[in-house]
Amino acid sequence: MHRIIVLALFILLAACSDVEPASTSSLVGEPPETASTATTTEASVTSSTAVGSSSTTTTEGATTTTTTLTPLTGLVYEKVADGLSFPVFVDAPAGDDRLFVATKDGQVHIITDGATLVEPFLDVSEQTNNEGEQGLLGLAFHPDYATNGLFYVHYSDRHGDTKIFEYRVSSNPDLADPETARLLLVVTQPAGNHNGGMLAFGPDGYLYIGLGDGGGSGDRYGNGQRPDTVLSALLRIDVDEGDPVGGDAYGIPPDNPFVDGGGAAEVWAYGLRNPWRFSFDGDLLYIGDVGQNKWEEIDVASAGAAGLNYGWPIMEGTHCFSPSSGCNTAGLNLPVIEFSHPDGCSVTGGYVYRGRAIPELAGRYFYSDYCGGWLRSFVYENGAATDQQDHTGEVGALVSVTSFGTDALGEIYVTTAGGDVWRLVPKR
Ligand SMILES: [Ca+2]
Repeated sequence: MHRIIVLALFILLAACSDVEPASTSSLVGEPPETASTATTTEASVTSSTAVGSSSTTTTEGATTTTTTLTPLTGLVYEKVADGLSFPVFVDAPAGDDRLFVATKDGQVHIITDGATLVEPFLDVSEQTNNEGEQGLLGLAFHPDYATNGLFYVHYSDRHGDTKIFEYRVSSNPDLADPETARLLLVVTQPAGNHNGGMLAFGPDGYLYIGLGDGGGSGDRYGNGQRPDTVLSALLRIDVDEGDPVGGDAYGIPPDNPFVDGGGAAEVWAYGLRNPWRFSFDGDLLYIGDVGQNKWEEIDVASAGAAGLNYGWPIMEGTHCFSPSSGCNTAGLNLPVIEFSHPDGCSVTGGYVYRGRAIPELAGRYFYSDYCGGWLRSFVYENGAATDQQDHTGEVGALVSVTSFGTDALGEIYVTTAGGDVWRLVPKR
């Protein structure tokens, strides 16, 4: 069993070395001693599921619910599903109370009312090369999914090349219509690893796509500092524009940094080694960029900052990589968090908590590591990661953390390669 896990680690993280077993780190800071107050204002009547007393006032159609919560004594993982085949992501469309779980073998499963539906929402396993770091890697719902039924997937095709497809839901809300597949983007992948994988809509309504450096190790294909390639980059495209007749499957936002030259029109940021997971929180962008074999990093930037260079392969984390000393760091956007191997082997970027169940965590970014299995967090303030905490003592270490995800209410979930989906819940 141990051997299987280690093999899986090696396959997923081919460029990483010195894999160590998961370790449990120190406990989080002291739990708050006083009761917290959560206030939510909605356009419609809001009910609260939080423990404690609540009072509701209504003014001109808006309802404000104030809930006095019992003090938070800790955090725990609550299992939501198990037995899935290498889940890699959790997401939900806005306003939807279902959970959608992407599995690396090419399926999207729906969890509703505490159960995983037997029939997958989408099955592209026949089109997907589910080997090593390849497979179905990302999923994003259109911000207007409730009305247009559109969603996007990022997978490795049978040749190992990256494909981004648009699909539409069928007349059955629990089934996608495979006939609606619309190919947006094909990217040739020179090696099997570092495919990126993340898809997410930004606050601007554009679709962002994370792509790695093409694989191998040490940026051997030289894509890191080349904004004229879509590899080693965060792409930004407009899925609502495009000219199907003219062959353009998507539009280019007019304020993309290289729209007038100097780089590929789709590129929003570059110098990323393998941005496996990234997320937006308000006007901030958080990226977990997987390191070579020494340093893992979390980057935070203004979501509106175009053309940022995240440094790979000049730097790995905050350290010179190529050259190994005396590198020129001018103009590079450096990480706010780094941790070394074997504290981890492959960072798993997460989310800022914006849910309702644990208002004490509002504004706190959670992340983990595939090998480390721990749960850590920080609050980004004045350009730095502040109030860093380690929650592993409370929630326990997980084995092979593949991803974080959120539901429509902003609650945070974690997936593991072994097939589990966990929700982060409060102890009060
Ligand atoms: Ca970097």
